[in-house]
Amino acid sequence: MGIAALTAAARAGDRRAVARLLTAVENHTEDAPAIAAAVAGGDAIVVGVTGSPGVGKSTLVSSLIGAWRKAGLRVAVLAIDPSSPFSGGAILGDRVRMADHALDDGVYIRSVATRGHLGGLTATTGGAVRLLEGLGFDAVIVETVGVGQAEVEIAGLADTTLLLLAPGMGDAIQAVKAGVVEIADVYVVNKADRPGADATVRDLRAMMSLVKREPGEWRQPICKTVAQDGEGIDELVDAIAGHRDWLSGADHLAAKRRDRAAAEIRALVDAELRRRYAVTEALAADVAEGRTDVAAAARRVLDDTPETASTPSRRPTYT
Ligand SMILES: Nc1nc2c(ncn2[C@@H]2O[C@H](COP(=O)(O)OP(=O)(O)OP(=O)(O)O)[C@@H](O)[C@H]2O)c(=O)[nH]1
Ligand SMILES: [Mg+2]
Repeated sequence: MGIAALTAAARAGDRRAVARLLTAVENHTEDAPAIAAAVAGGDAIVVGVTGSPGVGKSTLVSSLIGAWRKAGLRVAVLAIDPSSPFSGGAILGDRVRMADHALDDGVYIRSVATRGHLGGLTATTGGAVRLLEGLGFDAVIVETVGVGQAEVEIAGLADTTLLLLAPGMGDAIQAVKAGVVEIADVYVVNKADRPGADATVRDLRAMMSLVKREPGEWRQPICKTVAQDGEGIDELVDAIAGHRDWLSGADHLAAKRRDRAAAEIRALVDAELRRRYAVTEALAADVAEGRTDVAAAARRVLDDTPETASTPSRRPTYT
């Protein structure tokens, strides 16, 4: 099937066509530029959902899907699997949690393994998000478990980033320490049916009161939710829409998307440079054992004639 036929099928709701296009885009195949051009110009709400393992992300995503489906929106979800030992159960859990929507033609859910992909999460997921937008999805949700770098990267990919916290886990404090709070556009205190939810909201408010804001800057709302029975979801939907309006009104949306594209390009360039300018084990040993210094070694790497993109490096590499 050609690209035009595939995109037409995907727009008409054919999941296998969507999957094939996504695979091509994620792998940066030679069809990828033509696919990107064929679907250019989508306009979806792109929402990142992050937070500690088990805080309720997938359950909340499922509720969000429900709310947006009721409003007639087509919804796509990319569940990022960083393939790290910390998130072993994430994908299976996602399948169970979002099973309600498995048979709905207006919903597309995909797990994305980012390990081993050129350019990592940023370069893999950015194109996938644009593809889904271009195929006519009105909302694209990217769920990523808040471990390590992924949650910072996700904020770069989404228009609106939700940070989920749960009461009684010292989560708010942890998030402050990790600097994660700064990436969020909307805070969600999930599991509000558990004791301590109000204390977590208070912690967040106290923390926010310390941050100086310029007039016109976005003030992160704090939503309380019970994800599995849908409590607080309408307010969350409103908060997301509010942030979207703020972005569009102040013309931040286009800038944000350009920044995102720049980050994607940079990720791929970095990956390509690392591949071309391979650091050999022998050179690393020279530095480690004091036979030369780092700057001289770096110059030696850069002065080596770069190999062409199509010839894979055969030298042993040490990264
Ligand atoms: N009491 C309570 N339990 C919840 C709530 N939301 C989710 N849970 C439960 O918390 C557990 C974890 O939920 P998930 O949605 O899988 O959490 P997650 O953040 O996606 O987890 P990972 O993807 O593994 O990081 C499940 O047993 C849910 O049923 C809530 O609002 N209240
Ligand atoms: Mg999950």
